[in-house]
Amino acid sequence: MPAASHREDADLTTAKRTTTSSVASTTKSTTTRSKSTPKKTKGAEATTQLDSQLLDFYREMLFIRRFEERCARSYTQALIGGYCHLNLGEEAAVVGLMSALEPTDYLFTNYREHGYAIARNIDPKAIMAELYGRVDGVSKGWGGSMHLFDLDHRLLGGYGIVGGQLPLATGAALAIDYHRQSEVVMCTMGDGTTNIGAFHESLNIAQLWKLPIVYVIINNFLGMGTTVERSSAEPHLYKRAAAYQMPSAVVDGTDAVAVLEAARVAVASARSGQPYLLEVTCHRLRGHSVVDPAKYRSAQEVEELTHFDPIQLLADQLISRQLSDAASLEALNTAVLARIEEIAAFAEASAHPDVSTLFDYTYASPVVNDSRRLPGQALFDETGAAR
Ligand SMILES: Cc1ncc(C[n+]2csc(CCOP(=O)(O)OP(=O)(O)O)c2C)c(N)n1
Ligand SMILES: [Mg+2]
Repeated sequence: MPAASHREDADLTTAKRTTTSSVASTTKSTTTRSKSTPKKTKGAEATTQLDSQLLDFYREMLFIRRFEERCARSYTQALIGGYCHLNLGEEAAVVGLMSALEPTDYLFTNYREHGYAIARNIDPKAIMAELYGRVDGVSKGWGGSMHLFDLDHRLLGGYGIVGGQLPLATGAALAIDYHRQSEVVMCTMGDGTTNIGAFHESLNIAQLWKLPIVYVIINNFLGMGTTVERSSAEPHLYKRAAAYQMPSAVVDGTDAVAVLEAARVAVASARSGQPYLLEVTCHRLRGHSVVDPAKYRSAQEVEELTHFDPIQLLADQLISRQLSDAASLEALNTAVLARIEEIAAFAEASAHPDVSTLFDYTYASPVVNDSRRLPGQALFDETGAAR
């Protein structure tokens, strides 16, 4: 699949930057460094690498932001159906995490996954076409917003059931371990997922069997509309790893470089056979899904969110470090918007899948007595047998 054009000049997966990050760690990790661990650089060289990394991150985050805003518009125009959850406010977390993975590593996410698919370098046209439910989509139009899947890029799904991805991701890590391979699984989830039984079962077995997996909690402080304090007896979620003697850390998810640093430590740990829990704190700038009016937030809370907008924070940093200026950032924004319109036009022009293909991708191999009933068909045929 072709690389997304907004990334043609930016290879984030090979970025080598070291910086001081705001990471708090609970348990000391007994890890050896992997081949993807950053090389130490000093002085001017390090500064140049940071500069170019910041610009690359900004481009990628801005692209995700404008993509998501276009999704919101398309949803209200009924061009996107089903549920639709956006990564608005979580862009720095997304790009920092994805930059720590090798292309051969695996990713499982929840339903809030468009940005991850983009940062995984999946063609954004195929992502948008999937959201529009069209044949050119990554899941051939049958998955939609919550079920992006791309084996080539090792994105093994968006999952709509809260916590549903955890046992699957843990199983994938077991398979890697069983076959003595070197890949790592990253499994992201929301803060609300940490009270699901599968969270505890998965962390327990991963630590017992030393599986190559990084569990990432994207703590946006809300599970739909319920705050972490109201729902979790231990609101410092990274501390939960202590129950399984698993190393863990928390990092500021509005800072992409800090996230990358923390994620590199986590991924190196997993690659050496020590699973890891990373909590990434950030703020969801809009409602839970596109149609959520978010009435559980006061006007003051909404106003304060602007202080946690990672794109604004990074723009300020680029300007204060004289790496860019307002005019250049505006020109970039215009170019990104034009590209997003092309992507949306591509998705709209793509055909709807034929209804006869409805069951084609349900199971990898045929299942006995599996119903193949198309919408509108009777439950039973004329002989009384189930369809
Ligand atoms: C098992 C299950 N229970 C409830 C729901 C309904 N539901 C969808 S999203 C959500 C909140 C999850 O919050 P969090 O894990 O923090 O993720 P976020 O939406 O903040 O990314 C709930 C309860 C569901 N999809 N699956
Ligand atoms: Mg949440």
